[in-house]
Amino acid sequence: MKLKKILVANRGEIAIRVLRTLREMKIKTVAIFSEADQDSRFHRLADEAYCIGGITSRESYLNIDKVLEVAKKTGCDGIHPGYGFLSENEQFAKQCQKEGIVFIGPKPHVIKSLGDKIEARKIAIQAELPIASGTEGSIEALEEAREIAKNVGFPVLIKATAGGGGKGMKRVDSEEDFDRMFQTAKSEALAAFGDDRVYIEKYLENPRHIEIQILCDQHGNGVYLFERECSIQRRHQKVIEEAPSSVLTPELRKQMGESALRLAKEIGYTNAGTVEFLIDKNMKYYFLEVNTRLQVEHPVTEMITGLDLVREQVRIAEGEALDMSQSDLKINGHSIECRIYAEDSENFLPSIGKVPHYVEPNGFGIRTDSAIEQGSEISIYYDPMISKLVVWDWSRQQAINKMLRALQEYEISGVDTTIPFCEFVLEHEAFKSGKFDTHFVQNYYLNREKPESSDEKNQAAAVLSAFLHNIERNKVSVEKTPVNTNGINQGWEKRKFLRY
Ligand code: MV4
Repeated sequence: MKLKKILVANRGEIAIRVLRTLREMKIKTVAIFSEADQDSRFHRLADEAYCIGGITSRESYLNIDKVLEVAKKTGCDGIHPGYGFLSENEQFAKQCQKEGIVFIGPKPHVIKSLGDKIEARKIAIQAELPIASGTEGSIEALEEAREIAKNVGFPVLIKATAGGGGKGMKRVDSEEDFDRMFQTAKSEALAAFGDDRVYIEKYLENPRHIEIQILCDQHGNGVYLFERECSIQRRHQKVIEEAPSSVLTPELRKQMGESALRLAKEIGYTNAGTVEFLIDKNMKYYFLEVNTRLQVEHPVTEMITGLDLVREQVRIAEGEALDMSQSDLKINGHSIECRIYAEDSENFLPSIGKVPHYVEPNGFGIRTDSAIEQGSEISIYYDPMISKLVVWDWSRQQAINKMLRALQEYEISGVDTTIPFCEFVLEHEAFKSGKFDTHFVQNYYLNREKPESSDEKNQAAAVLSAFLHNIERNKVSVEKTPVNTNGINQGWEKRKFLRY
């Protein structure tokens, strides 16, 4: 059944990303927005837009009844949830179904099974995917848990069944610490998720985080769209992703892709999806979890395959069969994504405020998925991501050079950004050589040599160098107030003057 009108139940860059494809597919669109988003750009790109009130997410983008009320009133036959918010909410998918509205995602029971990390682990075992050794089911009794941890060998990780993405994880290094950590993990899981179930896994040292993108239709066809390397993270949040990974051999890529599809088949997965793995030093891979939504970093896969993942999601939801087979797919060139957050590059704390001056980089092979414009406000209410800067080029080296050029070209004033952090990573020998893992930020960034702060001379030099660095990069991030009067950007003039 062709969908005629789709409500986009999200905000920001991903709402824009989805609205664009729907417009290209000649499908009518409806946007919803909160009171905090009245001036946001995304809902101007929809055919119709409705303020559903509220400032917090709970009152707006997470409010199932309100979202469905707008969908029904406007005659929508489909809902695209984007990522975050209601995208992995079984109840929401169920209620859409009840109202006869197509939820663009997997079936409710699939969302539920894969959202439960123990059940996902069991499904992976059934489908014969390699997993880190540990418990099969959830573990209640302390003595039993301790025995398993001893058998597996320390260090181990205690993970929350209802967790995921690193939430509710505890590393235990020795038997003495185990009992205390086990209790802490359970009570923290209960407080965070209302579910105190936990499981145990052998802790893998220095792994790389690599995920496989899959597409599965409702006719039993599935393909894998290769991998994304996501090891550059801080506080379990990805900052730089790339495709393909510089460490996978064609054989390993095929094995992991086929593993991901076996898991999908086992549970009857439909929609785009991501199967996450860790890879250890010996190039052995271990299943981690499945994300049943479109992911933030999906553009790098689009760039190397030439496929529009949102279009594929819509076609699958309409009941169309995939119009490609695995042998049609090949990796073209290399793509890198940098997430540009409004935050302090030193401590990764949000840097909120108005953005009086904003110019995105441009040119061949550059894509910016963003939702802000000159004068936008980065608020405390939502994720402080400003944009996703994505580049494509034929080789990894050229893609890195292109990204560095694009980062240099970016002009953002009023807030601090992760641009300096991204530049640090892209210029680092470990990144350039491809020899890095999930501890990159800890090993190289947080432990990097900084000027002696007690030394006044050094401090002055650091301030001056930071200032000149900003000037050099055409940035006016030192300014917290508008620099633009009468259409003439004084910050720009000043920088030009100082440069010569
Ligand atoms: C692990 C692990 C080591 N061993 N599991 C973090 C996110 C969540 N999806 C699982 N995570 C990890 N699971 C075992 N058995 C290390 C991590 C981990 C990590 C994984 C990917 C990217 C960054 C990370 C940072 C710290 C820990």
